[in-house]
Amino acid sequence: MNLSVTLGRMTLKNPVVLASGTCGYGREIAPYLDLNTLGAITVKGLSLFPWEGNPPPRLFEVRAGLLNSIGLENKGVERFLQEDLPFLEALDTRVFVNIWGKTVEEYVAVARKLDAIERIDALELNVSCPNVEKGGASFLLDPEALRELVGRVREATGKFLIVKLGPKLQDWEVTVRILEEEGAEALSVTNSFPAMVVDVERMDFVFAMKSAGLSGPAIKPLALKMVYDLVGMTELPIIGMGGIMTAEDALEFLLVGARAVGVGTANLVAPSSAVDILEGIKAYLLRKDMENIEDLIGRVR
Ligand code: RRO
Repeated sequence: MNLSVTLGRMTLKNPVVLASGTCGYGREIAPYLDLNTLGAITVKGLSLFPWEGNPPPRLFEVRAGLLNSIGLENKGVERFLQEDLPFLEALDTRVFVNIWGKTVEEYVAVARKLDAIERIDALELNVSCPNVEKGGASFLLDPEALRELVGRVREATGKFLIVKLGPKLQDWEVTVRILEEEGAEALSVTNSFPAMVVDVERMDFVFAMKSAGLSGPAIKPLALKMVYDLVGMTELPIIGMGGIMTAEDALEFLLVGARAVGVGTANLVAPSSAVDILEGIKAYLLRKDMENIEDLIGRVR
């Protein structure tokens, strides 16, 4: 059975990717699954300097999903390189590193530092964090700011460049053309959805920032529609994600044309979910008498 997929010049041994923010820097999730069985792991978003993130509570479960307000917490690129890179060096899977900055210059500086590290296969630009005022989804609301950001990061690195989009996209056609023109090589679709919870006893918002990012099964059909629409708009390969909990969920995204799938919230429910999802995809291919995963990508259009 051939499970390998290509995303432009990037080849993955299979289409199952761990989504950023749900698997730490790799070492945290490693005891619970064999990372080498997966297509790629995406490290939590790194910034130039360590960042504390938001006050608690940071997570809140709802009936069909999870809200988070982590607020971009991370140890910063230098500590990541010292403490976590050695572990990642020994892995036999693709390593994607999500990055963010408060300014274009900060994104560029992080990209430069990571560009020098051979082990890192791709950078994923986070332009869709729902939980900060600046440097997050604001790039999606301002096409010219997005153009400058992607163009400047493109100049700073020869790494495979992924851009992670979120639901706050304004004009999708305009955004996609900008990303193509500025040298993005793949899209991750989608980040979490801006959402809210009120604590009726306290008569206040659950989260300090009021709004938080909704992920999990609640957003799967929304994310699927975003992926379907974007596949129809661009030749850029798409890593589909949003509420993928089972192999069937993952297959839906592949069938509408995603070339890989991100497993995120499921990792927080059962950290070995991605392996189960991969096994389920294999079982489906066997049952359908298909030898090549390519034969199902984009079959439902
Ligand atoms: O850290 C977060 O609160 C966060 C980020 Br950067 C993101 O991109 N998506 C999300 O749901 N949470």
